[in-house]
Amino acid sequence: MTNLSRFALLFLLSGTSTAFTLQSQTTFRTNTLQQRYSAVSDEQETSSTFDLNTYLISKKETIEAALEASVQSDVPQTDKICESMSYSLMAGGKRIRPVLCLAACEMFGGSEEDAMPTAVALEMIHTMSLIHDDLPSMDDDDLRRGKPTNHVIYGEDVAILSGDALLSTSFQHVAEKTPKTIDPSRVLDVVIRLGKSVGPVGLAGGQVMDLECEGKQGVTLEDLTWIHTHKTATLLQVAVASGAVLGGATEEEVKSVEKFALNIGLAFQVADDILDVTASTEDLGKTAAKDLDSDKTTYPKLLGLEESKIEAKRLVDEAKASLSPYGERAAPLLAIADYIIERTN
Ligand code: GRG
Repeated sequence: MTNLSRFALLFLLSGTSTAFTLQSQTTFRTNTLQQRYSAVSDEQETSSTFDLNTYLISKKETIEAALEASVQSDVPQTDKICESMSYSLMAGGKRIRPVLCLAACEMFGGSEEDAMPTAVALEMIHTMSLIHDDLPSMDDDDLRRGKPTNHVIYGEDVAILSGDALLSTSFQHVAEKTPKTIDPSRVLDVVIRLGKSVGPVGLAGGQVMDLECEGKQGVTLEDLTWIHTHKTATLLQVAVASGAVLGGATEEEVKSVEKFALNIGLAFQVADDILDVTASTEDLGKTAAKDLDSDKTTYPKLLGLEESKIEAKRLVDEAKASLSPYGERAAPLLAIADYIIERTN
């Protein structure tokens, strides 16, 4: 697609020229978030004092260290596969899934250590899905997290195997590294949730439906919601639910946070589709306007750009309402919900 036709399509999608403004803000727009908080209800005003920027920086630091330690080659024979796994795992990324997991665990009184192995596993699974998503037989992309994709560096064969190894290591990591103080039935619950989130009613199922709909006419909002509930929202949902389980939440409490996570998961994808047409390749660290080029149905294509923004905000508001029973303890999750649609990459 030429730049001119991309521009024309953007114009049609947006309905207004303001949509062309490219955002160049820093990744965590704390000020904007805090201003938005002060405009909402008294109940949520407690969150206005919450410093998301500092929170995310500090969580990311411990997550990065745990990720770094999670893939190490002990013998020369494994150097190549471990290097390839590590290359994509440590290539950057917002670490949203691990942060959500730790925040949910802490909301229910658990500690960072309780949930860190699961947080690491979530990022391994997510990274596996990115490596596989970028393969020539899938989205065929050569840029991810601002770096050449795994198959560009290591070849398609090793990239596939690295994804597979990250996936299997993720389960091993949860089972082996979760502190023994956690009730084993809770660890088993997490393993089941993780397994389900990658299978036919998770990433793999969502991806297959996505591939089937590519270039197809008449894809509905219902189809799109099914795809992204499974392909994107499920992993955010399992991140929050697993954190809650490890933090000691009751079944009912887990259900309430799952509702929150499903809505922010869908909002995350709506935001992703919006960024695909409004942000630059440099800001995104992956090829911009990819959805237009691959003839995928997206929220902006179905709803228009402005309606998509409204839908993202509606989903986040609905998500936040599910956390009203938790008061101030929910401050990190509430702030992350806002960040999900405010983000610029
Ligand atoms: C191999 C069993 C198996 C499953 C994989 C390839 C695949 C099936 C699924 C694709 C899933 C996928 C890539 C969904 C897109 C989700 C999404 C919006 C990713 C971007 O996430 P960010 O913005 O990325 O959190 P960073 O880089 O910040 O981590």
